[in-house]
Amino acid sequence: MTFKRHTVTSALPYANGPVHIGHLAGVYVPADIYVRFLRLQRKDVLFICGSDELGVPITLRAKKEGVTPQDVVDRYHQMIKNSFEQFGISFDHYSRTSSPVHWETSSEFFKTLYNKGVFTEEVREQYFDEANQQFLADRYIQGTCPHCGFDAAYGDQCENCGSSLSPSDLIEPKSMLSGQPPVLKSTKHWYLPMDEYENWLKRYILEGHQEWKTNVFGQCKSWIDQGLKPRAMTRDLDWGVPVPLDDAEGKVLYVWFDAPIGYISATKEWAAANNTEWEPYWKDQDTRLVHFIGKDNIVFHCIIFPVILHAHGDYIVPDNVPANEFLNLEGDKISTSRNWAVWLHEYLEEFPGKEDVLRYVLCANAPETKDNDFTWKEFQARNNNELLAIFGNFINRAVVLTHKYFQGKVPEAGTMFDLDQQVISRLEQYPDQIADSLQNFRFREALIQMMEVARMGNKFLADTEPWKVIKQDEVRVGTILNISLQIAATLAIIASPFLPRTCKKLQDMLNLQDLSWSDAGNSNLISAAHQLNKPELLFERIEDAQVEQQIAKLEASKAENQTVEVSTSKAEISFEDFTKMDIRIGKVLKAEKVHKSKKLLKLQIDTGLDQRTIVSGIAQHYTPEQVVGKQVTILINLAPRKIMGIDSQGMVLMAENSDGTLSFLQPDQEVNPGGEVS
Ligand code: B3M
Ligand code: ZN
Repeated sequence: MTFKRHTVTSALPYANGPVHIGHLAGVYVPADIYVRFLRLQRKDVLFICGSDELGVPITLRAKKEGVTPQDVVDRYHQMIKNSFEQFGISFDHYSRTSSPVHWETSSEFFKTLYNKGVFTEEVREQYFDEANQQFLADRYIQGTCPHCGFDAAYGDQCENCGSSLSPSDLIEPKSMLSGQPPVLKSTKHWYLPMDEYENWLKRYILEGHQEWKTNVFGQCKSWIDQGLKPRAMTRDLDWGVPVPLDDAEGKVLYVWFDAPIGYISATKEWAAANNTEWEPYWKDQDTRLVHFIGKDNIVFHCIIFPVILHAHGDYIVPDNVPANEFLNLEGDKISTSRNWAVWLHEYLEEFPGKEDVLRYVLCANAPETKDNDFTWKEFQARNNNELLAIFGNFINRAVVLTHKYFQGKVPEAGTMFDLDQQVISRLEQYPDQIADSLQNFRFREALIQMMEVARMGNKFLADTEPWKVIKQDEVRVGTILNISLQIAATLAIIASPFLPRTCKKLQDMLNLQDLSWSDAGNSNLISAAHQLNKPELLFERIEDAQVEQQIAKLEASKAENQTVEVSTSKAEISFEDFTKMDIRIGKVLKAEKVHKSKKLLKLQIDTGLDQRTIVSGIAQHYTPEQVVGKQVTILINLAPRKIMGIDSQGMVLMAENSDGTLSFLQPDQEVNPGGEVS
C-alpha cells in the first residue's frame, strides 16, 4: 500500500532524568534516520515526540530529590529537549504531557471510551502502603521477577528481561516508599477489557502484521497466546490527569493510558502552530503510523494503545512498531541509578562537533535484533578507521585534487575505461538497495551499504592514482575526478540520514543544494565546469587519551556506586513479630541451575523436619557443586511460592556485600539440620 503521509513517533522519554546512549540507540537515532530518509524522498512526514511527565517514575524522582514533580519535569524536559536539538534529532514538534492540550485530549479520549461503555468498573484489592497511607502504583512496588529472578523488578515491568508484569506477579513485593511489604486494600478502577479484543488483536497483528520485526511480533504473540486480562486504566495517585468522572476523587489516568495519547496531543499542538489540520495524521487510512520504541514498551504500543485507538473508532492503528532491544555499556547494563551511562548532554559538551560520530557508532552497533554493547574503544576505532580513513579521506582527496588540478571546477569526463563503467554501474544500484534496507528498518545494513559507496570511491582513487597520472594525462585525471565527484555527490544524499551535519558540510563543499533521494546514483549529478567550494575536513582523529578519559570516568562512577549503600533500616517490629519467623539451620542435599534463569538455583534442603525444595537467587555467586553439603540458614515458614514454575518452600538467608556479592549465613560449628535460630 502506498501511504499519502507518515506519522512517526518516538517514545516519550520520562522527564525524570537525562537521555543516555541506550535511549538514542534504541529509539531516537533509528527514528531520526527513518524520517530523514522519508523527507529526502519528499514524503509528507510528521515526526513527533515529547516529555513523558506524568506517572510514578516522576513522583519517585521527586520524592528522592525532595522537590515537587513539577520541579522535576520542568528541569528535565528542558534538558532533554535541548540535548535532542543539539544532537540533531529532527522532531517536527517536541511537546510535554503536563501541557493543557494533553490533559484535555487524554481526558476527552477517556470520556469517549467511558461513554461508549468500553470500560468495566471493578472494585479490586490493590497494594497499599500502610506506613504512607497510600495505594501503590505499579512502579512503586518492587520485587523478584517470576520469569528471570531479577530482584528489583517493578510492578509493571522487569527491566532485566523486559517482561511486562502486574504487581501480583512479583515475588516478595515491597513498597518503594516504606520498604515494607504492602497490604491489599479495596479500590475502584476502570478496566480496559483486553480479553474482549483478543480476536481483533489476532487479526490485526498475528494475521495482519507478520512483517513486524521478529522480536516485536514474538512478544506480541506470546502476550496474546498467554491470554489477555482486563487492565486498570486509572490509578490512585495525585500526579496525573484526573479521571474525568464524578466518583473518581483522587484518581488519575494510568500513565500508559495517557502517554501514547501524548503523540496525538503533540500533533494537535504542531498543527495549531503550523495553521494546518491534525486529524489526517491520526484518522486517515492512507496515513502510515510508525512508533519507534524500546523493547520494554512493546506491549503498550502494540497491544494496549492499538486497543484503545480501535475501541475509540475514529483513529488509525500503528502500521509498524520497529522496537529495538537494549544497548549495554562496556559489558554492563546501562543504569541511571548507578550512573553507569554515557549521558547525551555530557557527550555534547565533551565531544563538540562530533554528534555525527556518535550517531554513526550507535547505528553501526544498534541492538536491532538482540542486546548489544557500546565500548569507547570501538567508538574510537569506527571514527578513526571508517569515518576519517575512508569517508573523510575519500571526499578530501576528490575535492582537494579538483582544486589542485582544475581550480575547483568539475572536469569533463573523457573516455570511460572498464573500471570506470563498473564503478558507475555499482553507484547506480546502491540507492535502491539502501532504500530497501531503510524502508524495512534495517538501519545497520543500510549504513554498511552506504559505507560501501565510500569504500568504492576511496579504492577507485587508490587504484587510478590521479596524482601520478597527472604528469602525463590530464584528460584521464579529469575523468577520474569527475567520477569521484559523482560518487561524492551521491554520498551527500545517501549518508545524510545517518550523518546529517557531515552531509550539510559536504553539500556546501560541492556547492549543491536541494538534493533528493531520486538524485542519488546519478553519474551526471554534478556537471562539468561546476564550481566547488573550498575543501573542509569532515572528521578528525579521536586520540587514545580522549577515550581513556571516558573509561576512567565510568570506572570512577562504578567505584562511587560501590560505596556501602547501607540500606536504611526498615520500620521497627515487635518481638512478637520476630517470633513468627521460624529460622533453622539446614543442609543442602542437591543443587541445580534453573532452566532459562541466570540467577536461580533449585536446592533440595534437609531442614531437620523434612526435605524440601527452595529456589534461591545465588546462581551468579555459587555453582551447584559449591553449595551441596553446605550448612545454610533458612526461613522455613515463609508462604510457598512458585518461581519459574517451581514450588519454592522457604528462603535461604544470604548476606549481601556492598559490591553486591552474596554469602551464606553459617554457624561457626556443625549444627544438625533443624537447629533453631533465635
Ligand atoms: N515514557 C519511556 C519508558 O518506558 C516511556 C515511553 C512512553 S511513550 C508513550 O522508558
Ligand atoms: Zn525479569
